[in-house]
Amino acid sequence: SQGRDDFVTCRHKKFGDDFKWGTATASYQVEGGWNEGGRSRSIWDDFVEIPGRIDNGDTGQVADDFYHKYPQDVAMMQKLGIKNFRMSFSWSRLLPQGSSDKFNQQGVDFYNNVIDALLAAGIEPWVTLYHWDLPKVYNDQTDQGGWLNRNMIDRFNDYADFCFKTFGSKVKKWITFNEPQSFTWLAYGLGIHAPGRCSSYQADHCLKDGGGGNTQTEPYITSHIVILAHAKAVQTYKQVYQATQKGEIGMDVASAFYLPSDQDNQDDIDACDTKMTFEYGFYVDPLVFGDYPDKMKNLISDNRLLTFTDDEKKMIKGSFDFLGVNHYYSKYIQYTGKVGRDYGDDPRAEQNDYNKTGHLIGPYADSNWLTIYPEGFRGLLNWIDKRYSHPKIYVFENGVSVPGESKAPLLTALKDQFRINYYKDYILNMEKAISEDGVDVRGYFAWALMDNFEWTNGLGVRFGMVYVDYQNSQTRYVKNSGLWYSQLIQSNTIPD
Ligand code: BGP
Repeated sequence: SQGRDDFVTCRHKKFGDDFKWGTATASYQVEGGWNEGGRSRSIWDDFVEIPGRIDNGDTGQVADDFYHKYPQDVAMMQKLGIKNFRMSFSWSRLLPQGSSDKFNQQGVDFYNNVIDALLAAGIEPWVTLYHWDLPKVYNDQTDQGGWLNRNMIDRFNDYADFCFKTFGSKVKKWITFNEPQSFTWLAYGLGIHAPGRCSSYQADHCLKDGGGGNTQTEPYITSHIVILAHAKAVQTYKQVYQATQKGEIGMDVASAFYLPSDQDNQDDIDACDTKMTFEYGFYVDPLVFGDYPDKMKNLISDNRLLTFTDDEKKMIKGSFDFLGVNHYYSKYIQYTGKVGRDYGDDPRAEQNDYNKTGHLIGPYADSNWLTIYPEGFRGLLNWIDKRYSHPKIYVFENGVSVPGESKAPLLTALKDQFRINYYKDYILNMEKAISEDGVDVRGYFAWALMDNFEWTNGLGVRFGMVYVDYQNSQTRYVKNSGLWYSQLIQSNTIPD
């Protein structure tokens, strides 16, 4: 039998000395300084100004004011012992016209200052090139704006090339895209993210001006273009920069984990795999195998799923050094046999928070989409490990909003035991995936370092390990979860 001592010894071995613990942020969500330093407008600057799009009319115009407060944030992370920081670049801060023909020196200086401050504090920057804030200038065509335009492949490559050239001597970890399915589906399918396109069947969600899109096709078109844009940028990095800069590059794809509504029903069991294939495999199969999953090719009707040419397949296949994953929640899946119409969904199954016997999968976070089921994290990591034959994985986001926290007084909000429990349980499951199942997870980033502008929920939902007082000059206060995480990082062991 395994005694407590064995367990502890074994625990100490679980996270290697080089395991990367970090926290994550994204430019539009934390920076603010939206009209300062030569930054041009992004699609989010437009979107948040449309009445009714964001809860409470919030915007990211100031957000956490990271644009001015980054020195204190870097110092705070250093004090907490955080050694890795995931941030994204604002494309329109660096290249206000979109293209690298005219770069903005003030934007370059800003990111150099942030990066230099991080490095001086012993913190490694992990940079996401695209976390949803496309320069407005690339969206301003009516029908072929934004990611619907194939020119975006070259435009993104131009921007990525500029970033590698300008920052690559200091930045060694690159993430091309954050959650491609989120920004294609939410923006071009449901119309609830910038630029807010969707078709009339969900008319009440759709924008009058930005609308008119086609929910049935546009998410597939934009996803296709994003995958090609990723692959081309990775090709540039590998051909031009990697040998001298010696960094790594990959994509970051989100996935929930799915459990059968009826665990004895083979159709439900199969539908779970299908669902993850549609979610994670949609973007990662092309990177690993050079093409979309067979299941998607077989199940999506009307040629809505586009095809890659042979040359494109060659470019896409192997276009990564690691696989990134963001994970928050799990759902039950019930096979229905009925063909649905939602992009990104198994067209023949439904997802639910309750299973067949009426059992709720787990408690809700403050965000109504986030149902907590820690074992699902282990399940997902194993699914990725198996499907892609033991790849190197980084978890780039995982975290939770605490019920009631956003309306609670400061001192209550700081006592976020609910969040500590979430992290403890999820990280324990990651630990089991590593030590018991042999999954090759190399690092973990908590979403988020601090409360921030959470897209459609605005400032009204809090995910941070650090509280931000929006009523009082964005003052920061470390929550108990931040102290707990600090202990974890410094001991490399999960604290009780
Ligand atoms: C992920 C995004 C993050 C962050 C997080 C929390 O999908 O990559 O940017 O926003 O979700 O979700 P939300 O902001 O919708 O509350």
